[in-house]
Amino acid sequence: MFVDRIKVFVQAGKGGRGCVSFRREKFVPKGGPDGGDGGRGGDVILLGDRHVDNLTNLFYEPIVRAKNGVHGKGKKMTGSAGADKVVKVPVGTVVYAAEGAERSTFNAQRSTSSVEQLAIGNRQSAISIVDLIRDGQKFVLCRGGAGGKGNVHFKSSRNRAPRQYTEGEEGEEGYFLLELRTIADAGLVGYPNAGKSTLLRKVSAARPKVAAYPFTTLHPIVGVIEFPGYRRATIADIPGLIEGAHRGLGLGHEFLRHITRCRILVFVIDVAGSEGRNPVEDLRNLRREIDLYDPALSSRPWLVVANKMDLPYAKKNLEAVQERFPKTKIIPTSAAKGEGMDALKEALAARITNDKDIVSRGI
Ligand SMILES: Nc1nc2c(ncn2[C@@H]2O[C@H](COP(=O)(O)OP(=O)(O)O)[C@@H](O)[C@H]2O)c(=O)[nH]1
Ligand SMILES: [Mg+2]
Repeated sequence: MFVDRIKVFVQAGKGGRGCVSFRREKFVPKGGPDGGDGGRGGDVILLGDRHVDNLTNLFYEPIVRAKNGVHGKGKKMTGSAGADKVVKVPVGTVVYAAEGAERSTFNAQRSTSSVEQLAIGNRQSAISIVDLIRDGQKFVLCRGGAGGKGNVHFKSSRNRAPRQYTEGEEGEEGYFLLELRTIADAGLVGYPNAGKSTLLRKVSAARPKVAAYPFTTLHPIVGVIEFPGYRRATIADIPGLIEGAHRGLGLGHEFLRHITRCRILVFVIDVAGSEGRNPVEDLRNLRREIDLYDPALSSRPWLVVANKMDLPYAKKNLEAVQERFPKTKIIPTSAAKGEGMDALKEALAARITNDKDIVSRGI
């Protein structure tokens, strides 16, 4: 399962109660107050971690709580602080306050990014609280409550035996929406020289740009495809796929990580089998590579671009590929000659409008 957007309930720990206690020692008949303070409640902390790919952990634990502080004790002993709860999230996670986040309103004031209107689920407006863009970046999402005061603090000249104390404060709590930043609607997947860069240049209206995604080490090149009716989609060429990628060879692992940030996978094969390649084998290996990395990734919507149709053997090979993958949408193209681009756009448009998630992003 691949989870890239999830709503969670988060609750920091409550502070421990202050203690009411009096000194009791031999030879000291009326000891003064010595009730200690409660410990502070634990914080809930988000930690950006480059080894985490998705939000699946939170799917299984949608309620996140830190520990409460321990109550104060006699002899002026402060209760121990409640343990913080550290939640590892992928680098490139954006956090929004969802409805019911009353107690976390001051989190929004601590916001590092500007207030954004975003259509989420039932199109409520949401405030982005933080964008975790660096490995190791920490953010306190909900602060634990302060510990209560023990009776030792309430002694005065008029009241030498105070029985007052205070309760610990409640920890902050609220509903939050965590979402992975996407790189593009569609990502190109293929061996070197299959024609990905050429294809991206031909199919996209704007000149493709190297996109500055702070959470990536590779540099995806993202083009914009314009559809009739002012609709648009983005398509990314992410360099770095090599065989053995799922085992983390070379840049392969990084590549696959980035591919998880694309909603549709577009497999580009050299259907002419230039340089001794076998298109059927290529497609099978690419699919296998994706599946070994994450089976949920291989169940993403996907289609195939059979490129280099202008070369000999392409037509024959295309039949073989279609035979081997009978249910798959295969679009024959010649990126070099700019042929088949409209068919590719249509296929992408159809898949993108079918995907409600993407529509809700205002595309
Ligand atoms: N004949 C032919 N050559 C192509 C086609 N598309 C790309 N090429 C050539 O294949 C080579 C690799 O293309 P490129 O786009 O750089 O592939 P990438 O490595 O997948 O990005 C270049 O020399 C392109 O000119 C095509 O449709 N037909
Ligand atoms: Mg290229």
